[in-house]
Amino acid sequence: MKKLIGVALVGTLLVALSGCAGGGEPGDGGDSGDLIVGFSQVGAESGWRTANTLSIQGAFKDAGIDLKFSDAQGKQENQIKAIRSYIQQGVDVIAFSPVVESGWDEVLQEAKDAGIPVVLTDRAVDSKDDSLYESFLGSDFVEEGKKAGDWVKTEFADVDTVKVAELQGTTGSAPANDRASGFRDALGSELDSKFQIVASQTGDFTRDGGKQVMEAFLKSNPDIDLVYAHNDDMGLGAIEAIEAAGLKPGVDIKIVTVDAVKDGMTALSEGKINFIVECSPLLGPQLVDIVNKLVAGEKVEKRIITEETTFTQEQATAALPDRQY
Ligand code: GYE
Repeated sequence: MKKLIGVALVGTLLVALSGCAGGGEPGDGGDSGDLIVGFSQVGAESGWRTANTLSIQGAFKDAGIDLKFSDAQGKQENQIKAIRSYIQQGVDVIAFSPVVESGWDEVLQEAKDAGIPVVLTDRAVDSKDDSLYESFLGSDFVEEGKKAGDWVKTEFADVDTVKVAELQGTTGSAPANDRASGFRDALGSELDSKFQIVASQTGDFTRDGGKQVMEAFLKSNPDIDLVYAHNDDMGLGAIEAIEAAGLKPGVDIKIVTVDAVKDGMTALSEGKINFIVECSPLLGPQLVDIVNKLVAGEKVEKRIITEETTFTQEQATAALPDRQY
């Protein structure tokens, strides 16, 4: 086994030295066994992320493709280091989920210069030059924010004013930016008048972050009607803070979240969360597909949007037994 890996590495190095690194010649991707893909993951901040990592690792294993996986622990500099190391190793394809949107042009240019195709998974970059990557596979986060906002409008249709607290995702990340703007778009002309966002802060997509920020919100704004959490984990943290304050989550304070991981769906079916917008982490099989097409020299779509739904309490209860993540 070790010997085989050694041979593969030497092979890759030779390819790299001969100036053909990255994808090799079109048509040499028939044997997936020779492929090496480098993947840089954001971290392990949420249930969504764990499911995403398992999906990617599982799909590459099933496809017999060697996956080099690194966890950036939420730091962009670690992702840049990992990408540079994949370039040096001359992997066939680089894929990564960018922790934040900006600051990628230089390293993406380095990959392009080395002839290594890059695939963005899950999160976008704000690079003006979209030739710096081949494809972006993931959800439409603006749409997710809109779905949350649409639900809020219906749920509070008969109420005069609604005080909203927002738990934002990681500052500067695509899902935090887009879920915030999509939500506000949906509230439209009623934003600031009927729907007042009285508190908004990042909880960094973690349960602990959601709990701590919600504790502070409750102290400064005791009359919050609704929590909009950019992911389930922060919503689950908020539930703990609300219960600790002697209030009933889902009743005294309504909660809408994004993701629909098992723990979130359980809280929804128990009535502690009121509505969840789904965001699928199961990107592995589609990523394998893109990689295979790239190395075979086939065209890939520049943008591949994941299909998603929404869940009410009843729908969550019905979906839970078969939920994969
Ligand atoms: O919603 C959140 C995770 O980028 C879509 O990141 C992903 C988000 C997901 O930490 O739970």
